[in-house]
Formats: sequence, structure tokens, C-alpha cells
Amino acid sequence: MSDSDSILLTLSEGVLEITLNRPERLNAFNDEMHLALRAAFQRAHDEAEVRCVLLTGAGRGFCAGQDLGDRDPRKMDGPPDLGHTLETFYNPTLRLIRALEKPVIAAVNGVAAGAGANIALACDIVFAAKSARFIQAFSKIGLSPDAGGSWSLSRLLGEARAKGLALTAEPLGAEQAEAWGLIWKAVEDAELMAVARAQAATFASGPTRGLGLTKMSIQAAATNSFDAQLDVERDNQRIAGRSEDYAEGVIAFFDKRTPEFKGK
Ligand code: T3D
Repeated sequence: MSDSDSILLTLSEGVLEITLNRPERLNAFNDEMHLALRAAFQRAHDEAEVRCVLLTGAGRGFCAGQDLGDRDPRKMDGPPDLGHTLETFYNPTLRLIRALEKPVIAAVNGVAAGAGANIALACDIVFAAKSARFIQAFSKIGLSPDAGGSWSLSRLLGEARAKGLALTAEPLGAEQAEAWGLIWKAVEDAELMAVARAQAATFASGPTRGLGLTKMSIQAAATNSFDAQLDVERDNQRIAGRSEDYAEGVIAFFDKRTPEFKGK
């Protein structure tokens, strides 16, 4: 368990499962939850025992973004500096998720709105319950996308769909999100956690170094030229080729058996 009730943490068989736990607010972010989530991803970074992260939400929602109760203008002295709150709370966590050289799975169990949607989209593999919706809620309250959403949406969907979702704030259902390539898979509601946990278990018993380098290569390709990307692939393959798991994978191939990866 974590020190904070606003997220629940379990570490089992290499999978760090993080559950956003403010269900009465659809797991909207207050400061405590921000800090707890960041600490959890920092732990995933620091501990070799963690080989995969699974992020989900408690109750009927995944995450409704920022808790607007903490942004009520009637209770504030003046307009907030949201650039400061992004830099203080959201951006460090988003950067940790992208930089973590281990797979991060989001299991989107229900509505994902505002920054809640975009934190899911920053994860490496997104499973969503078929009843889940992704909502770029920002324009409804006079804001523009954050938590990496403008980056993720335009890269994953192209400008037309990215602008359509962000400007209209229309909910996007999980099956449409899969059809558009925004997420990995939409699954039956009742099967979501079993499917996500099975994938997490597979990653956690996989070649962690190779998986992490795979993530880094794909991410680097978003901004690299073909030529520069060949250099990235060369450098990452050099590192992967020195891992114990690579040697085990090749030996297991010749032995005609399932490899036993140690994450080393
Ligand atoms: O501020 C900064 O630091 C900058 C960063 C901003 C990042 C952002 O995320 S901005 C966007 C903030 N989020 C939203 O604008 C979404 C607001 N919520 C909604 O639009 C709807 O709740 C949903 C579409 C997500 C779900 O609708 P529905 O009908 O399924 O549920 P509901 O009845 O609206 O919500 C259930 C409860 O959760 C309700 O409380 P109540 O009436 O039962 O006591 C509702 O007020 C509460 N809730 C939902 N979202 C939030 C929230 N409370 C506080 N903050 C929320 N974001």
C-alpha cells in the first residue's frame, strides 16, 4: 500500500499496479494524488523489482482530470497560474512515464477526461473497457489540452481528428478510439482487468531491457529522421545484445523451450 489513500499500490510478480483512488470524484487529481502518483512512477524507475506498471482507476471512472473543486474562482484571490500547476504537478509525472524504460499499461475502466485522458494516452499500451469514453474536456471550461494531449493526439490521430476532439470535447468511445489507433484495444468491461493484468504479467516476465529499449526506440522515432533513427536502433541494439536476457532468448530458441528472462 502507499502512504496516501488517494492511490492504491500493489507490487506482485514484477507488476506495480497503481489504482487512482478518489472514486467519489471520478479519481480527479488533487495535490495529494498528484504527489502520490509521481512517487509511484519514481519507485517504478528506481526499483529493479518493478518490471511493468499497470495504471487504473477505482470505481466507475478512470480519471476526470484536475479536481475543479481546487480551482473554484469564488474561493480564490485571483486567477491561478495554471502554467505553474502543470509544471509542478502534471509535467514531472508525464515525463517520468515517458522516460521509464519499462512498459506502462493503462487499463481505462471508465470515463477519462481532461488530463485524465491524456495521462492514459501517455502510457505505452492502453486497454479500455468498451463502455469507457475519452473526453478532451478542456474546451468546455475555457482551457486548452495539457498533460501531453496535444502531442499524443496529433501524433496518434493526425491534425484533423486531434483538433476535432480537442475543439468539440465530444466523447470518444473506446471502440472508436481503437479503430482510430488512439489506443491498443477496447475489451469487454468485465474482462478489462484480467486482460490488462495478463499483459502486465507477460511484460513482467519478459526481457525488461529489450522491452525498455523498444519503447525508447519507438518514442525517438517521433522526432528523428530515418538516418538518425538508424543510429538510435544501432545504439539500442548494442545495449540489448549485451543483456543476459538476449543470450537466454537465443539459447532457448536452440533448446526449443520457453526462455526464462530475468530482466537483466
Ligand atoms: O488546473 C490545473 O492545474 C491545470 C490542469 C488541468 C487539467 C484538466 O484536467 S482540466 C479538465 C478538468 N476536468 C473536467 O473538466 C471534467 C469535469 N467532469 C466532467 O465533465 C464529468 O464529470 C465527466 C464527463 C468526466 C463524467 O460525467 P458523469 O455524468 O459520468 O459524472 P458526474 O456526475 O459529472 O461526476 C460524478 C461526480 O464526480 C460528481 O460529484 P457529485 O455531484 O456526485 O458530488 C462530479 O462533480 C465529480 N467530478 C467529476 N469530475 C470532476 C469532479 N469533481 C471535481 N473535479 C472534476 N474534474
